[in-house]
Amino acid sequence: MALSVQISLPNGKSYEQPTGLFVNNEFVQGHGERFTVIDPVSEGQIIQLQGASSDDIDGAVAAARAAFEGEWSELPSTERGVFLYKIAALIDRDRDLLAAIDAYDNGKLLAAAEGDIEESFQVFRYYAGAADKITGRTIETSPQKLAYVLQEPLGVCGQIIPWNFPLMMLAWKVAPALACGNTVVLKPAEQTPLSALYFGKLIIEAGLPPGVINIVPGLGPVAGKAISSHVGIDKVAFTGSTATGRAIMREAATNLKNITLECGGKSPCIVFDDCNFEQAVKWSHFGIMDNKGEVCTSTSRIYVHEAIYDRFLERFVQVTKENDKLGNPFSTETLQGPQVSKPQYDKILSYIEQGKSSGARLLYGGAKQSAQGYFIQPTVFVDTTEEMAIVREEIFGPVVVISKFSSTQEVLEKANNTSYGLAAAVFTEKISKAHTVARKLQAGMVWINSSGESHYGIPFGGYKSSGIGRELGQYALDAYTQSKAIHVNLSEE
Ligand code: TXE
Repeated sequence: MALSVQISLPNGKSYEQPTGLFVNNEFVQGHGERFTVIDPVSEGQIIQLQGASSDDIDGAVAAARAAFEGEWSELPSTERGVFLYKIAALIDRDRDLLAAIDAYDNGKLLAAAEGDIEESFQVFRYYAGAADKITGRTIETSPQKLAYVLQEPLGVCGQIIPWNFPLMMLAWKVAPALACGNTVVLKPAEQTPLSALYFGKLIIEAGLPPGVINIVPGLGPVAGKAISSHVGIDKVAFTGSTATGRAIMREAATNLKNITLECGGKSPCIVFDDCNFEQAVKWSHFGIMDNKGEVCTSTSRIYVHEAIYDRFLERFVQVTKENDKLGNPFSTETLQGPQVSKPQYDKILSYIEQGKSSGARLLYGGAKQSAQGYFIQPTVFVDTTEEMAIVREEIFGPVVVISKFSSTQEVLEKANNTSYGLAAAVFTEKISKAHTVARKLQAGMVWINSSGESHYGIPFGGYKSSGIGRELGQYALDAYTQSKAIHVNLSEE
């Protein structure tokens, strides 16, 4: 059975898409459930894939283990970095194709997908440079003792990623894991597995030793569960919902795996009356509507000071209207693509209905946009109260709730009154207020006078139920290594 198909992309180009599992640098047949990859614009099938079974995961783990114990661990760290540079160069070469694949698979704007691929390229380059700068330390205790700490790789890392930034989430996880000397078994999301499988071809071309990276598409409760519970896997890194993060933590308890979890959020955005008004409107709009609201750090709750509330609402709606151009992600006229899948689409529409019935005032949008495709109007609810489900729960779509506040104390209480703690934004021109509020917000990331920004050199991750550990920057090097303390007795006694 052929393990590749020709796919014609909406931009008129076609390419050869691998369809198997990528194990030991080969595409092999999966034995798990079949699943269909859907185009969210037409709701039609792109391809069907046969996912990884639990036995297939055993095979991938064995390949990753053999690679970890073999050639890969013997490589000088600089050489690991050279492999990462090669991967970066191949991403750079194929950036147009990779962006088109992700735009087709996910429904995100082509321009947004191009941004994701640029970030993926940068992430591989960043960690290529980091590979030979991972150092241990010596610790002074007494003249009779030499104590030093080695920073060693963890071993085989399971990585489970979501569908909102398909190749970029792979890059965030694979690049630091490899830089630190680990090997990888990665499961892409069942909604968007295409670019990850194509990435397998780049791995062969880059000449990595077999088994260093294995890519195993499949269903969460089958392939994902087999990874997170596998006793042959030393770490699991996950991005996705908090509910699945909890399940993964339980599954990972089998062998007390090291874990990194990057889960959901309901991030607040605080707009003070002494803000730069136009900047606040622009960024708070971007903070929720970017990538059709399918961003874990979306600032989906906006709190506006009462002195500028009415003016803010008027301008926010204007900007939302100007950006309400839904359509094909490949058209340069389009400013918002479809939601990724039918379940996401249904979930968002059901929250919109809940918002209407719970008494929130619908200021803009609130409906599906067309008969075909998972298009949802950008939607603005105002005058919401803290108990409403649309204020408390992650909607993960282009739906924002806006309410007013009168004092800093009040808005901080509201902002922090959530089980989540991923991100937060604050808009004010007053330096002392900006930094004081930033310190008091319970969030892993705070933006002052912007929203939704990230950079591969800056740690990314959440407080509270938004996750455990940090990705990106030097912090990811800690997440993919473990410390070994060596005690040397120098005394002759
Ligand atoms: O997520 P899941 P879903 C949030 C967002 C969204 C909701 C549901 O609110 O509406 O999650 O999306 C794998 N063991 N985010 O259902 O289930 C699954 O195959 C191991 C936020 O798509 O978390 C996929 O690869 N793995 C988010 C990955 O987990 C399992 C991005 C994510 O799927 C598994 C996506 C299991 N038992 C959704 N069950 C963010 N933080 O950016 C599923 N998976």
